[in-house]
Amino acid sequence: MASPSDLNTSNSFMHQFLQESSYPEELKQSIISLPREEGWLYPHMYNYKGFWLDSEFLHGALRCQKHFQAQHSDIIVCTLPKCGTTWLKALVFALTTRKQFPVSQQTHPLLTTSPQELIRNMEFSYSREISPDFPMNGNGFRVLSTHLPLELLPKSVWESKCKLICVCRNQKDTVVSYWHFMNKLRAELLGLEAIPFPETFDRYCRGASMFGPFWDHVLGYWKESLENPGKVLFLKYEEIKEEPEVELRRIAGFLGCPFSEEEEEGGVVGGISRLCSFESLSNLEVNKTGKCLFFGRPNNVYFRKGKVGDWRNHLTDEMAGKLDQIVEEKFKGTGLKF
Ligand code: PAP
Repeated sequence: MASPSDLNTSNSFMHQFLQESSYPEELKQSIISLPREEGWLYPHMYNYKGFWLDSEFLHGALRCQKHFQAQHSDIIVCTLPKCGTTWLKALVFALTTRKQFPVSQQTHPLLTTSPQELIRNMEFSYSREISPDFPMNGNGFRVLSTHLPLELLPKSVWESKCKLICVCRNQKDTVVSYWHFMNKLRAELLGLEAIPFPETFDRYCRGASMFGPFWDHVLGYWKESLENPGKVLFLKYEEIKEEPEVELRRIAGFLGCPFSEEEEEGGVVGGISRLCSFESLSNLEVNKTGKCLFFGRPNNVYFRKGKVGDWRNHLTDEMAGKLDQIVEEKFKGTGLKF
């Protein structure tokens, strides 16, 4: 995403945003006065309507809210960063294109292209272009992705029959994954030193992480999935790990493309699960050494360990207890647990 010169011009993104004549003056002014925190890749993150975004994503989010036109057949993968975005993108891509690209095919697109490239992030696309092109896949519909919380989704998402699939992950593994990812990007793209884990952890506990607070982001989609189960499917990373084929059938059913008997017998479900597994994707040359042109980052930043429970290598008992307590309190009475 950012090069050293981008970092220096982070303010120019904001400048560009402030120059957008289509935004009302009060909005431009209110951005300037938004609460802010130090960022990981950009000097600042801004608190916009309760959620933290850096200037680039904020710019894209506002454009996306204003210009994105959802279509009835759209599928949108909605995630908080580091909760399983890459995996869910791969699964949804393989699932929805399985007639066009049988998973057993040696030329399957996932073997040569990163899932991040195949399914594009909406707000990042809008940060780069005022009207980005989101191509249809071979079946005549679009699969998109977003890190935006439910509250910041464009209005047209609610006016259309498009479907939202969300994946969430235990807060302790998420913060660890987030810390590794941000520091890797800081080092590789910007040559900046690592932010120590305790500092990242403190900010996470205060809710000040990209697209956070964790709990508000997750609860938005969780509650909507209960109230509107035909619109929002809520998945957990740990449950996909546990029973990938069960969760794949859930996704297929939700999207209205359940596996036929013939597909079940032909092992298609297992084929998709294996193709999209961490072991399979992370060992592909494209994901080891390739670059994601869309984000301008090495593909390998999206593959680290892919494990449940790696937090034990980073969090003290005290830290784990603190974060669990915060999240439990926020989730109280909602039925959501990790
Ligand atoms: P994003 O939200 O920035 O796009 P995302 O894909 O959610 O990133 O996060 C990457 C995490 O998912 C990494 O977790 P870790 O740091 O704990 O290892 C990455 O390893 C994991 N991941 C990527 N692909 C898969 C996969 N196919 N199966 C399971 N986990 C995966």
